[in-house]
Amino acid sequence: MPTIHHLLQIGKLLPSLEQALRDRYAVQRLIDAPDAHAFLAERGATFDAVVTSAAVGLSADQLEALPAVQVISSFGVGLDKLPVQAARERGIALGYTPDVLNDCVADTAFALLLAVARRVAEADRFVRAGHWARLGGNSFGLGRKVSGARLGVVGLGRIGQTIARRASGFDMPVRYHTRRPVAGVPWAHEPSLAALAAWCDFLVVITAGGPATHHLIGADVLQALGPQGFLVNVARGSVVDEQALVDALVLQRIAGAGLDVFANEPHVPEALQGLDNVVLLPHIASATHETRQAMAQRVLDNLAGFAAGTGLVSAA
Ligand code: NAP
Ligand code: 8YV
Repeated sequence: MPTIHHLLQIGKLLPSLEQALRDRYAVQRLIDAPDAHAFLAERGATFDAVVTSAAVGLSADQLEALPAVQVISSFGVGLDKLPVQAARERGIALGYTPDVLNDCVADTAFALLLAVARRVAEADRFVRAGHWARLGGNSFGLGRKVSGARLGVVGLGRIGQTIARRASGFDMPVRYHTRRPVAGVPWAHEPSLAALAAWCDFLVVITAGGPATHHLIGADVLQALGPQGFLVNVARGSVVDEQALVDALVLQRIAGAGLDVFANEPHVPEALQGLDNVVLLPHIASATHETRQAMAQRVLDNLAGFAAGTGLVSAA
């Protein structure tokens, strides 16, 4: 029966998850090693389990320095920073935390959509700066109505479907784009991403990251979205050509954007920070007490399932 003797933790995790891991396993944190490379070269062969996160990941080189690893448990659903192929080839069990974060990521997509359309963050800055008190009346101006507007969803997986369901409460017609149509859903599949962008008022991006979706949203898609259209990205920064987005926003080729993710996190292009028609979040779509706790529990359950020989609860 598989068991776990020595567990390597790659980056920082929730303090409560770190404690729970220490309670159950002999844990070594890679971030505590003065030289991670030298540490892996010297001690890598002693670890049979790895815990990491979607944000920090595990490089193929790091995995190569861990020849005895049998299981990887990742905090998060994104696989773009994980050595999925190498793990598969070595027969390593790879656990992640799908589904438990669908609600919060969908909620955040709508928070961004509403915030950018109704100019919520901008209006808050307006009040705090004293402009309302000084100018009075209707001095702030108008936003864009959300209820009844057309929603285009790029990626209709677990989270994309949750976002599409949220839209019914706003009476929004929904269409989506994926490589393959999804069976049994009530929304129309649009095989052309540019056609979806041209049709919708709000384009929400929630595909997987990685090479298959790199710069899927480029200048052509933004052009199709048009000067009345808004972009929301809760997927990965890599899915959007960030320079093309900056250009489209600066030149008002699109109306605005709500962004939780960026190409080079935690760095956000300065050009975006100066724009009022953009709402910027520090990659917090899943960041609630409830959801992060559920993700932590799934990390533990995946490890426990592996160690008990019953298998991972969520295997990638
Ligand atoms: P999922 O169920 O695997 O869904 C992924 C969707 O992306 C599928 O509908 C897939 O459809 C579509 N897709 C993949 N490649 C595509 C392409 N080239 N063109 C068009 N569509 C494509 O994943 P999920 O659980 O919904 O999560 C989606 C992603 O959200 C994660 O991978 C992660 O990167 C991101 N995420 C972000 C946060 C955050 O904090 N901002 C939190 C959680 C997740 P086809 O394969 O048919 O094309
Ligand atoms: C997390 C995420 O914020 O699950 C994912 O893929 O992007 C987010 O839920 C984070 O990356 C966890 O490490």
